[in-house]
Amino acid sequence: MRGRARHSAGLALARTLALRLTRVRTLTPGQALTLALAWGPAGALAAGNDVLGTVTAALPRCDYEVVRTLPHRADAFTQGLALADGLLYEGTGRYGRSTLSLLDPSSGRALRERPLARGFFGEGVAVLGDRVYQLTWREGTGFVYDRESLEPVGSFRYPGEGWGLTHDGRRLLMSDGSSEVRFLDPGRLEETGRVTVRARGRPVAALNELEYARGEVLANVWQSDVLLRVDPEDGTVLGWIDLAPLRAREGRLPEEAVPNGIAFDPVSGELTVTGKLWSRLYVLRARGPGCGPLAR
Ligand SMILES: [Ca+2]
Repeated sequence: MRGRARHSAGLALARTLALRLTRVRTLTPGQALTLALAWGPAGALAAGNDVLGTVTAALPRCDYEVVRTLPHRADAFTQGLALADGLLYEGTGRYGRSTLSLLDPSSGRALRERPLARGFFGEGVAVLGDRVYQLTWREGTGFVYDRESLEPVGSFRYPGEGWGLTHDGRRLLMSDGSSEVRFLDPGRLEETGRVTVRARGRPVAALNELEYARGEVLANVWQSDVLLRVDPEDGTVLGWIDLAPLRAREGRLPEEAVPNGIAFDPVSGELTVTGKLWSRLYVLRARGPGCGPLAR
């Protein structure tokens, strides 16, 4: 009896959350309810999927210190962040308001900004060679820009949704909201393989913004404050970073304002992170044995 009561209370909570999710991300009610049942409110773990509990309980946590903060446009619905030669590239989402921007890393100010056409919801960005690549959420279309001018130079198609994007120097790596990371050839822009991200053998769903750093892939998990450290060769989750203290520093935020921007500077070893609608970018230095090569 008690079990059943708890179950229906959980279901009611999930339904409430599902209604909110349909507003936030224009999911169908069915999709939203599935996600809500899986993740629960604001990263809390709900019935049916406690894999993040396994991550945080069983795998090493990577600690960090905040080296400095930069202002971040509090109306930027951040979907992707990348750093190349000391410049930050940010992709933002929402229909009619999506952009690709080049930011001055000392001030956080936009040096250049390019809006996307109204029917495109901007997602992850990666900078490779002299090109910037940007995914879109449900439009099946990626855009290619000149890295300096941000002028569009091409586009490509892919099946399914587009969420996070990064590169390892020779391949683009993309997420699609599932537990899979796809590899794309940056020239032909076609898929060359994929890997399922698993913690202790169990898939971790809702992988979002990605960042390649010293042989590992960092991945935000949507609707949580967990940043995973992943081995991109076999998808094994190696450890995690807790971004909850940074979200707490942002004060009161709307529900959708989850962490969603990660950029690694291979020269300084610093990690710049932010979230949707956050007022700051946080520049971090990883510390301790739980960080693997990130703390080198
Ligand atoms: Ca990134």
